[in-house]
Amino acid sequence: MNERDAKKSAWPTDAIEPGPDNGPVLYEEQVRSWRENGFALVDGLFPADLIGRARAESLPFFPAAGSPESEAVTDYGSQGAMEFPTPSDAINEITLHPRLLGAVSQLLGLRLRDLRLTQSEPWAKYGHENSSGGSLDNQDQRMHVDYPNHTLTHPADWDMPEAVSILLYFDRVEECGGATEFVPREGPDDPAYQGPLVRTPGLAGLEFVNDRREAAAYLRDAAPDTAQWREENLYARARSVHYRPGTILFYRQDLWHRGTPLRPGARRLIHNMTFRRKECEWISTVHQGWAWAMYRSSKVMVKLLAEGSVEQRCVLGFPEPGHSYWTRGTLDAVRARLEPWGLDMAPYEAAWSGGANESPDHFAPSDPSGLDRLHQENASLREELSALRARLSRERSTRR
Ligand SMILES: O=C(O)CCC(=O)C(=O)O
Ligand SMILES: [Fe+2]
Repeated sequence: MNERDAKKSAWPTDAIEPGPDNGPVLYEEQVRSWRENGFALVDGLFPADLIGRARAESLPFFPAAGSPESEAVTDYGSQGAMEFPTPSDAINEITLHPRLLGAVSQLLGLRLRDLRLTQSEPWAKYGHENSSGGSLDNQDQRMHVDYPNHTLTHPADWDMPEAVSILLYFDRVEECGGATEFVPREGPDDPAYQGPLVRTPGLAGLEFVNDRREAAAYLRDAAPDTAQWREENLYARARSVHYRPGTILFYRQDLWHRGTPLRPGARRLIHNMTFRRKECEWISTVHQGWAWAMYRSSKVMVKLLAEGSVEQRCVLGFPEPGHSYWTRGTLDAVRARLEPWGLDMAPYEAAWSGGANESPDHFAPSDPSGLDRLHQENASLREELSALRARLSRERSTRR
């Protein structure tokens, strides 16, 4: 490694050792780095044997390194084969692992029950001599932010993060190359992070281009200021992830980053995951949704629900104990559907109010006096509006 590369490398720090209780997983400094600089690079969060199992169970779903099939792989993803819930038990276990959920809840400052999974998919990247995918090739990516194809809007203000993005590595950078690069945010005045973050291909009237060189050439022509800004503020400041099996890059949908070329002939397996705050419905679930897998003959999804904890179910969107969804009727119905697979309804029963709070429309706000107040406010606004209209039409008619 030459001096420049050594300076550019970002090295992971260890997570807190697992203890007997469900204590914190990340150190305060790691949480601070994610919140302020946009990333936390962490080792040792998962047991090594889980990482090994996940790798071994995933690789059969991807072409071998150097194979003719691998030559044709020039974009992100597993073509649906490894979308959550996946055929790999270890990948599913990683996705809902209490230590991972614990880390995400620390980063967002939320209860576990307020997290929602929106993406979980391992995929393989291959080192090619040439970028045969043309402008859409993902080998040598343009610097980008991930939000455009995850959210319908734009990430909220920096200090109100909505989601945690995750890259989990299974290989060694020394063997594969292809270190992810990213631009740490250096405080609130960092020019790279003055919003809106739209100076990138695919946004605000610009065509989508993935390949770094093609993107730069296109921008030099279509938006020369943007091209120069990106060189100075993004590429010049990039750091690269020094990864090994089990390394995790926690990042944000508003962090500038990019994938870089692998060694020709190499294959790198990586697991992308995203969790959002439960309120942020504008952040889409990237896959077809877990309910679609409920009929699978493997019973993978039914088992994940039945055998999971209350928190893990919440992360998949299953209503938490005490939620207004739960009535005598739904408690009995969900019991009939899922108890045969082992789902324990006790926490949902225990939190049930006995019907005391149930209204004919149980999705109505639970504070009926608040609802009454809203109706009254609406009525008086309507009155005011019609009085204004009447006055306006009187004034108009006297002016005529
Ligand atoms: O391959 C990598 O290292 C990063 C990939 C990435 O950022 C993406 O596909 O959005
Ligand atoms: Fe990305």
